[in-house]
Amino acid sequence: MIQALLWDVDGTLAETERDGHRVAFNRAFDDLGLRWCWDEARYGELLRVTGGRERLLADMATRGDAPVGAAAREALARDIHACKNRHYAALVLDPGIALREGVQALLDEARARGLRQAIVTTTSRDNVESLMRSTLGRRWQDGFEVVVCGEDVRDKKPAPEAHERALAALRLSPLECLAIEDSPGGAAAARAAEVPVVVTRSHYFADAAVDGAIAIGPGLHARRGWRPACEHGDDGAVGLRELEAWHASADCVSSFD
Ligand code: XBP
Ligand code: MG
Repeated sequence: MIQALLWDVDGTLAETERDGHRVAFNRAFDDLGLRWCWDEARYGELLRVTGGRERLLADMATRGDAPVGAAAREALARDIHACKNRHYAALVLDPGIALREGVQALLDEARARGLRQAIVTTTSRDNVESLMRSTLGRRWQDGFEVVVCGEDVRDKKPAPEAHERALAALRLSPLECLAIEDSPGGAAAARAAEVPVVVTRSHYFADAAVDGAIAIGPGLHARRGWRPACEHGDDGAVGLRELEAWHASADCVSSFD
């Protein structure tokens, strides 16, 4: 039986990357007078690096016009990131970023059934707060017993630390939990912590190969297109019944591409 759901944020709860974080980074580049721009394709490549500051440093390593020297780069990455987070907070309000289809229904079902829920992300706390407050309201934390963010870990996903911290705070063993992630790195993080994971593919990881998920599909809104197929047919959304069935066969970990 699942005791707790461990929710990833970016890509899983909401499609935040292409029209949220990416646009905010580009606005910050403008504000700071940098003639840099991350188009959709480049941002997709950079998503291999988790963490906004880390992503900036990875991009700088490929540019001729980045500052020379680690300290100067880190200072610039910090400034861009702070500015970007302000733009992100504005963007989640206007034009707004909605929860992905099917997310609210599963949050509500889990709450009604008394499951414990946690946020397990390595995104910065301010960005988590902006998104959650705008989508779930001022008291969003009431729905989550534990909230692990980027500042709480030394090693971001795909390292297991964020999930391990959540397990420790919940005092649960990995097999009592189910992680919900959207990316190969997120799935790898959960698996490294030995937590069974289902993957709801997001925009940037629609075709990515994913190792170690117990199930993978296009989103929580639809049972059609999931592997393994849902026992009760393709009509309707993915609910706790489907998650419990996959979780019960969690030893059948598969690779999906
Ligand atoms: C999301 C990330 C984050 C966001 C940006 O990872 O990789 O870096 O893109 O957020 P996950 P910050 O979905 O695993 O949480 O700028 O706050 O890092
Ligand atoms: Mg994610």
